[in-house]
Amino acid sequence: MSANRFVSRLTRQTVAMVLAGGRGTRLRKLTEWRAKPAVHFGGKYRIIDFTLSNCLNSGIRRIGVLTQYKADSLIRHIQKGWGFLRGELGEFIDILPAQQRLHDEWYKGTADAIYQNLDIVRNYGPEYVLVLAGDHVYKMDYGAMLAYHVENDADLTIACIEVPLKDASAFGVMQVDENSRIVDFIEKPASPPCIPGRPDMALASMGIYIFNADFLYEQLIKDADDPKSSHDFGKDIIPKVIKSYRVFAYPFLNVQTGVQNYWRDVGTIDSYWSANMELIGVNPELNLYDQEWPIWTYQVQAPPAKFVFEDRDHDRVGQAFDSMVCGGCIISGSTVRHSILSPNVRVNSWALVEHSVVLPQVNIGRHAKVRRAIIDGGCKIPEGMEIGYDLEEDKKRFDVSPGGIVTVTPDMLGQKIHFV
Ligand code: ADQ
Ligand code: ADP
Repeated sequence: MSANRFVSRLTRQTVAMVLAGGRGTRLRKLTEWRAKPAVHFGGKYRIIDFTLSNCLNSGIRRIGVLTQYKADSLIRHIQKGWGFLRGELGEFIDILPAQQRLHDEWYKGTADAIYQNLDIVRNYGPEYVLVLAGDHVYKMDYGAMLAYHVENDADLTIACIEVPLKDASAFGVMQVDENSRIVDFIEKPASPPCIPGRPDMALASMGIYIFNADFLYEQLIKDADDPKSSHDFGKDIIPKVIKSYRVFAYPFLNVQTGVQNYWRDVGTIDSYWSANMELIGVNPELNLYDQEWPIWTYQVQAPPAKFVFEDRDHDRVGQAFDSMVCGGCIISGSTVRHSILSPNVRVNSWALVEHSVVLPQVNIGRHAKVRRAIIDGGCKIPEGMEIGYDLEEDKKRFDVSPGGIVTVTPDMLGQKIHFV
């Protein structure tokens, strides 16, 4: 069983390659100036921190991050926040931007991104390569998945979750036999197959792959020579290898309860907003206060959050309830309810912020009212402005999602883009 498979030996023999180059267009204005993995989440984190923390907490401390699209914010975050790995101990995070090592094109697809760094990966000398996406929010022990991979004598293992059939065409959808061996895999099918006997559910790939290293190299080289391939794991490599190789599905379940674990693709404005809002609840599924699985990030130096009571005027109590408020925030004579405030946010007198995600260094002017909104870093909301109260009006100047969430970025307010 896993315990005597020496999981720590397996994690030490593994290199994680984090795909962090995609654009994430469905996050619209939030990814106009930064890659999706660099988008702030949960107040003080960036989305990529979850994947990187999972690596660290699982004992995988050799990590490559493949970047491409608008990577500046992401690279700065990793450099500032993740430089604590010890080279002397063989630990590292290497940032691997598309650099035309093999041909003169950018990363064409996810498989090509790894293929273009093949010499680097080989040089790391791993036994297993864990391919991850930098744009999901979840906590996962990759060690358990590695043990499963080795126990099954697999060439490739793909982590999977059950999703409602109606949402399944956004994923790679698979079918498995009674031993969890994958017998069918279609990337983003128009009419996805259901789980046998469960017509409303489908088995979806989480985009997390463990490859035996030699097997991966062999497949990438074969794929690179195929002129018909789009060089993508989901579209090309996986469907090709399931017939002749041992490819298994790893269910992402809580081993004690058998219940599916928390995993979110915060890929749209609405899912991003609700995943943030969920964190505020009394018992959120994603527990950020779990000391056994800490989420690491770059911590800005900030003084404590401050709630200022102005006694000149009795109705000016600075208060936040049912909220998460990061360091450096000042809530002065104003009210914050059911919201997340990132570091260094100021909420000025008589302002009201409700059901909102406020990114760093925002200033909310006096008498402003903000509800069901995402306020991008550095915005200065003018005095008295109302956001989220009249969506027809908001549509003229801001971005309004299908679920009615208003995104406000500095340029929409005629202010300069703020790099935070
Ligand atoms: P998607 O997430 O839609 O589906 P994709 O857009 O290829 O697939 O992104 C996968 C990851 O690779 C993302 O983290 C993205 O940022 C990154 N990426 C994309 N293009 C890249 C490039 N050229 N260079 C570097 N990085 C790049 C995938 C799988 C599905 C699975 C879902 C789960 O293909 O089968 O169901 O993930 O979310
Ligand atoms: P408003 O009246 O709109 O709430 P002010 O600018 O008058 O905003 O600030 C209110 C309170 O916030 C101040 O009395 C002070 O306690 C606190 N404050 C404002 N700026 C700072 C700062 N830079 N450092 C510490 N506290 C501050």
